Amino acid sequence: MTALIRWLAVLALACLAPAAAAADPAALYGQHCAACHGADRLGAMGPALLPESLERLRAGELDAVLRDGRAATQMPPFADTLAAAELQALARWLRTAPAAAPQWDAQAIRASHIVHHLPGSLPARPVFSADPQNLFVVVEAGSHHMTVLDGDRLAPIHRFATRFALHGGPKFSRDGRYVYMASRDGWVSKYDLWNLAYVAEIRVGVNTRNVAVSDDGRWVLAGNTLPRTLVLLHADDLSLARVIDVAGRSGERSRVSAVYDAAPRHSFIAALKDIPEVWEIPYADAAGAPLPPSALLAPRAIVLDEVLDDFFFDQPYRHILGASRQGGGQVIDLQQGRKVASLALGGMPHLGSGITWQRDGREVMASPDLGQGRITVIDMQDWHTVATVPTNGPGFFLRSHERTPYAWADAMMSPRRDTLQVIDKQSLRVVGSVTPSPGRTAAHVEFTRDGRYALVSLMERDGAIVVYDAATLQEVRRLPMDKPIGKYNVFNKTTRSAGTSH
Ligand code: DHE
Repeated sequence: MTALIRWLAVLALACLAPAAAAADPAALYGQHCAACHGADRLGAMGPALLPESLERLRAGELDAVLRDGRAATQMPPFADTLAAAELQALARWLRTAPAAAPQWDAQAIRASHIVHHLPGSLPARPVFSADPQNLFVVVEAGSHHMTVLDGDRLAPIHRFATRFALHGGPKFSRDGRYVYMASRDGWVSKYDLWNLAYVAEIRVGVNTRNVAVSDDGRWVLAGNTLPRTLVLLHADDLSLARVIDVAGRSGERSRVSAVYDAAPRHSFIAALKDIPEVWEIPYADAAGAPLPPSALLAPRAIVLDEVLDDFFFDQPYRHILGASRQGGGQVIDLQQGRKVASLALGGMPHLGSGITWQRDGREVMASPDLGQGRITVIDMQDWHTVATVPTNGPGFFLRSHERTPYAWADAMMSPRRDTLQVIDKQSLRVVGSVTPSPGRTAAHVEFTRDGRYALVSLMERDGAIVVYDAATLQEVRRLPMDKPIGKYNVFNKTTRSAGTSH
């Protein structure tokens, strides 16, 4: 019996040996992946393949892409080229950080700069008849495209390819002509919506969180997680102005959580992910007179008790309302440079997910919770919790508009991911719901500039933007799209509507 077991063990090892010996993932990468994804894994024609870049792929998703390829892209299937054990070893290796931390310095940033059209060289009027203030841009994540929608006709007017995996809110210039987008791989692109053409592009990092555009239209600030930097660009052609290392008082480096433009304060705000500090970077003085670029190099650090993971602002940008990974929230007074109150937020919202409105003559803020199915409503005068509204399940976004009585919440992290609930902003009761397509994920709402229609993303490969009458909750139109994620209305964003993110 013992001899038989020993013989079976030898046989099993013999069967495994060839695949295991062949599975040298670094060599496989060099042979099959490096040409498209870069020898250093920082990306080339294909996206970067580093743990940070792959974080958002669910377990098994990376294996499936390696095995089956990606439809409608250059990524081929490797199921017939590599053995199952090789594919597994490669996937494991890709999720492991390289021995040397990836570098992306000023020289690399400058070398990546592409100018498609020199500033001022394109006509200063739209090439279409649609109201340029009521355009939407829709990020289609399925095949990495952006669609420009006419918000009056509720119809697409243009569709163009973007960099791989755009994420976060694209930002508009104040006149709505330009849209600035950031991809997770660090590409920042400037697109002229009036001429439907790219203006410039630059790669600011290996892994980027988001961008902010200064209200005076001079600067773009990008926040990176890899490397630990903020990158300041000239907004006209996206050329590099400065790289700012993100390090706390003890010299400890930090990833950036997100950057925003605090327009009334003429400053950028950057929240750090690994150290309890928020930075304010002024670009103009109190009267709005531009500061010289050198002034932007000296951020004002506000030291906190806890790291600020997710946050948004009150309308005057006096306060930051933030939440941390540990749970709980805080109010930071930017004028005083310190925490002034705690917030009874039970969990973590997603960045830019909350909204504000007037209720009984008082301003309230409301925010969803990624962990629990509820919306927390907080009074912004004394920061007490006004109500907790139970929802179908944890969701990402809450959205409204000044001219609608309702706020719309998704439950995309729950079994009810197909349904958005509609909450009356005065009674704080759920008064209706919409299910664009049973069993399929629906989330993220943006309104037309007049607040009459609500556009919902059916976030599937054969998905759609589903347009609802915001008063009757009846579907009025369905525009097929390839996994539409966020959509952004020029007017609502540039006028800083209290019902959406800025
Ligand atoms: Fe987002 C905005 C971070 C996962 C869809 N998300 C942002 C922003 C940041 C961020 C920093 C920028 C805010 C801005 O510029 O106003 N997102 C993160 C994460 O850390 C998280 C949890 C994990 C990660 O993958 O990075 C995450 N986000 C997601 C998703 O899984 C979503 C649903 C789908 C996807 O394709 O990534 C998603 N995030 C969005 C959307 C916005 C966004 C639609 C813009 C919201 C807006 O209306 O402004």
